[in-house]
Amino acid sequence: CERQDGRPFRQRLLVVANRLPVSAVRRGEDSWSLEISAGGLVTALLGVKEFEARWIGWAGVNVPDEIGQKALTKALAEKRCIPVFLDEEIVHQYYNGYCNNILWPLFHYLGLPQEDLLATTRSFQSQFAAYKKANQMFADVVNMHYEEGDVVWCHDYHLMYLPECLKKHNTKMKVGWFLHTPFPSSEIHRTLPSRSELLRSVLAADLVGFHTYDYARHFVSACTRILGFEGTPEGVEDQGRLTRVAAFPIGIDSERFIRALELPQVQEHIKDLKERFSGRKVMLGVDRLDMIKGIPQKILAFEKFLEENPYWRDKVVLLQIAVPTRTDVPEYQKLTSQVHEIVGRINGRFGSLTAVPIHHLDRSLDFHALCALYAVTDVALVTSLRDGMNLVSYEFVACQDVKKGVLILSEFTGAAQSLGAGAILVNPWNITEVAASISQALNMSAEEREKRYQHNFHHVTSHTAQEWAETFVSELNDTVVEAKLRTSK
Ligand code: ADQ
Repeated sequence: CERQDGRPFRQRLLVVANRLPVSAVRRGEDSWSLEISAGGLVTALLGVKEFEARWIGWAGVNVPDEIGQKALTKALAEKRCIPVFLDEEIVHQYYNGYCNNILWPLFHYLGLPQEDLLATTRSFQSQFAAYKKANQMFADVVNMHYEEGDVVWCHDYHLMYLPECLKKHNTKMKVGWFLHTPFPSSEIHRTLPSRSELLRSVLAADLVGFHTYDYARHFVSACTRILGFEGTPEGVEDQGRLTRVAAFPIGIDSERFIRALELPQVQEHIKDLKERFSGRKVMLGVDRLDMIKGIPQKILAFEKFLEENPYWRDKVVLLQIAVPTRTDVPEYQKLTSQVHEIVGRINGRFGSLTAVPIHHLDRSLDFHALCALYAVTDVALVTSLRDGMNLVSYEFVACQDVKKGVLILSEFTGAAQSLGAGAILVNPWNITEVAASISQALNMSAEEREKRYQHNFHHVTSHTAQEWAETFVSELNDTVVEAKLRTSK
C-alpha cells in the first residue's frame, strides 16, 4: 500500500471501535449498499500520515446468514473495513445492556440503574458475560487480521475488556485504548460490580488515553485504590510493568468547517436563516437527545431568562436541534416527552401568534445546514451534565469568523478545560446562573466577544482531530518500544 505521495506506509493501524464508520443497507441476498459516515474519528484518522488505517467493528445490522455475511465482508473490504458479526441477543445484552444501561450512565455520574434492583442484579451478571463474550469476538477478528508490526487502537467504553483479550493471545501486539467519555471519580467507579476486572483489562494495553488530565487522574486513582497498584507520573505500575496513562484532548477538522462556510449552498442557508430570524438574536443548542446533555436544564434556564428579562422576549429565539438516539430505551422516550412538554409550555407562555421563543427539532441536520446554523448564532448553549469533550462547542467556534458569538459552556465538559478562558462557564444544574449567563452573553460588548472568540478560535484551529490521532498513535508506537527495552534490561 502507498500513501498519496507514493511512499509506502510505515505501518498498519487497526482501529477497533464498536461501530464501523459505515451504514450498511441490504439490497438483496448477496448485495449491500454502504455509506461512509464522515464522523470525527474517520476524519481524524485521515491525518495519521505514516499509518494505513483499517477499521474493525460491528456494522450495526444483524446478518444471521452466511451468504449475507460473506457479501457484506467483501463490500466492506473495499472501504478498508472489517466486520464483527454480533447476533441480536449479544447486541441486546452487551450493547443495549452493559454498555448503554450500565457503563454509559455510570461514567457520566448518573449511577447504576436502580429502578428495579432485583432485575438489575439478575441481569448484571448475564450482561457482563455478554460484554466479555462480545469483546472476545472483536479480539478474534483482530487476531485474524493482525500482522506483525501492526498497531492496534481500541476505542471507548464498549471495548474495555479487549486489551486483555488481545494481549493474552499475543503479548507483543502494540495495543492502545482511548476513552471518549469521562472516566469518573474512583468513588463512582468502585460501585461497579466488575470494577477490578475492567481496570485490569484496560491496564493490559500499552497506552491508555483520556480527553483530559482529570479523567486520567481518576483512572490512576481507581487503579491504586481498587487494585492496589502504584500510580506514577507516567501511569500505573504493577510489579515493574508500566502502563502509560495520559491525556490526549480530541479536536475537530476545523478546516472542513471553515471551508464549508464559503460554499454557495451554505451561504444560501445563511441568507435564509438571517431573513427568517431578522431582528432577533439567535441562541443555539445542538445535541444528541441524551440525559447527559442537560437539555431540560438548558430550556428551563432559558425560561427563567425570559421570565426575568421581558425586554428580550420578542428579540431572542432558541433553536434546539436534538437528534434522537437509543429511541427504544424507555428512559430516552421519557426524556423526549419531557423536553416536548417543557418546550410546549414555554412557547404557550411566551409565544405570540406570529413567533415562538423556542424552535425545537427532533432530528439530525446535514453538515451544510449545521455549518450555516453555527454561523448565524449569537450565543451557543452547551449545558451537558457531563461530557467527555463536547465537539459541538468546537464546531461552533470554528464557524464564528463573522459573528464572534458567545459560547456558554458547562464546566462539566472536557471542552471546559480547553475553551474555558473564552467561554462563559456555568454549572448547568444552577438554572439561575445559566439564565444570568444568557443575559451576560446577549449584552456583551463587541470587544470582549472578539477577545474571547480569538482565544477559542486559536485553540480550535491549533488542536485538531488529525493532530490528536497522530499524537496518540505515535506515542503508542514509542511506548511499546520503551516497554520492550524495559523488559530486556
Ligand atoms: P457525542 O456524545 O456524540 O460524542 P459530541 O462530542 O458533542 O458528543 O459530538 C456530537 C457530534 O454529532 C458533533 O459532531 C455534532 O455536530 C453532531 N451532532 C449532534 N447533534 C446533531 C444534530 N442534531 N444534527 C447533526 N449533527 C449533530 C462522544 C462523547 C463526547 C466526545 C466525542 C468525541 O460523548 O464527549 O466529545 O465522543 O470523543
